[in-house]
Amino acid sequence: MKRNVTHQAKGWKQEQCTQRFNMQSSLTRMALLIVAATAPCLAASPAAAGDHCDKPLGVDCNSNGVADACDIDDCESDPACDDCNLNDIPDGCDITAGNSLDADLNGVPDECVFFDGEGVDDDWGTPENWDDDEVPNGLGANPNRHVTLLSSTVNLDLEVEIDTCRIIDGSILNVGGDEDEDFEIEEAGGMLLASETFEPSCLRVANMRQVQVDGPLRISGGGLYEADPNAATSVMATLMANGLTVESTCGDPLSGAFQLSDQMSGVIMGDAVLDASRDCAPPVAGSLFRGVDGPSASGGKTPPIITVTDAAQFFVSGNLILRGFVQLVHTSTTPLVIGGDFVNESTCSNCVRFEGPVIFDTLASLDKLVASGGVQTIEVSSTDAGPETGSVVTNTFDQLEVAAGATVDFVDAFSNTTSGSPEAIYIGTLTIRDGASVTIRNCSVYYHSLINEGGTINTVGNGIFNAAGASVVPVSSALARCILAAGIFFFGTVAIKTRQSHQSDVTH
Ligand SMILES: [Ca+2]
Ligand SMILES: [Ca+2]
Ligand SMILES: [Ca+2]
Ligand SMILES: [Ca+2]
Repeated sequence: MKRNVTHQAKGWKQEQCTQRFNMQSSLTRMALLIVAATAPCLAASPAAAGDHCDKPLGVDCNSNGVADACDIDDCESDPACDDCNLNDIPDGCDITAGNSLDADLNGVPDECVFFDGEGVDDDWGTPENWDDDEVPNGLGANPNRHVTLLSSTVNLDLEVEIDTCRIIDGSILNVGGDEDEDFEIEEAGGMLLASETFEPSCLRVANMRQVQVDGPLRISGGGLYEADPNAATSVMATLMANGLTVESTCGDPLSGAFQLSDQMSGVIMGDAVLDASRDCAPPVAGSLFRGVDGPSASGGKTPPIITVTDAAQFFVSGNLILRGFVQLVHTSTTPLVIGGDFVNESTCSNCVRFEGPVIFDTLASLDKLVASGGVQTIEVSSTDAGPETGSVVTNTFDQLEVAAGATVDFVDAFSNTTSGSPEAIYIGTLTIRDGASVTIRNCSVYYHSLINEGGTINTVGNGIFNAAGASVVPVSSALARCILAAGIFFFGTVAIKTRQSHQSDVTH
């Protein structure tokens, strides 16, 4: 579905990178390197590998012997295999089955609209910019629509509600300005950011703006969520979604990136997944920052990444799931709150590090964990080098807190290292609040400081719970109290902000 390519800002990426590097002076070297690793502007390799969709056949609505998910993934310039309404069904099947109307017989479901950039500006609210010359906005006179931005730069200049949104092929949606320009996606298909080219597809937010996705936000290969690099002030934008997937996908030259900086908030009322497990171009072993200078014959692309820096808030009501060669860094001073499990199936031992405070809080899961008895698990992922051995072992968590009343099990359910031996986790300061319960199951937990305010600690099987060379601190510090208060405040804020997602009454 290649449409007119107009209004493309060719120069933005270099500018973005220049600003980004200037902004990083307060961050650690690791964070700087990771940001550099994701800087898409330096990508310069001429061609991507071909697609190799390998999903099992499953549903095959068009009886072509190819999984419909692969039809969609590998679709090029054919509306029949496109999925403009993000329902995971090839649009040709939608029309054949009567799920979608095609009154104009162009093979495209009539509920889908495309930005064609034929207006005098790049604004969402300019009718001539849309292929039907009507502004898609359920808040206005026109019905909700499934919107696609293709190789376009679009400025949101009014408050908008639509059904689903795709930002693909190097498009940029700027949610900025001074007005109340909030953006809401209302249907279960959610939002997709992806690019099969070396031009990333960006959702960029500026101060006080809110993006709400009543469905999943999928940041596939080449997708990028970030603060507006041209914002004059610290960005306080909020993104809420019912789920988040950041991935690298086969054949795409760039990986997905989700970047919370400044005072941004990312509130995920479901699972947050960072996934490289299905990428067909595995990284070169041991070369964490192999993508710094972009894709190359020897290096390949950067891993998919989540960064939470400055004072940004990241809240995950469900599980935080990492798969394959992925990178996650949390250097924010604001606690990361996780309501579910930490499912760490990362195969890069140095790629996952939480330098800022992290709170495991069963209450943050809302009702998700009730069925499983309210137990949160934390995967241990480091080679067990024993307690302090003289050389400093990198902490996975510098500041880990088990919230009051929470139940947390440390487990070794996945072999993150290649040794095959039982694995360990290293923690800087471990804080266990009153009434919390911690169990170490057949793995090792080493801490440098322990603050136990009245929780219980048990070991099961070969579980080891040991100081890694530092003293046990029995009384909580004022700082720890502060962190807890911040977490409770944030959770309360989230609870207030959360509202029932509502179904659109648009018929197809
Ligand atoms: Ca098929
Ligand atoms: Ca479809
Ligand atoms: Ca049509
Ligand atoms: Ca493990």
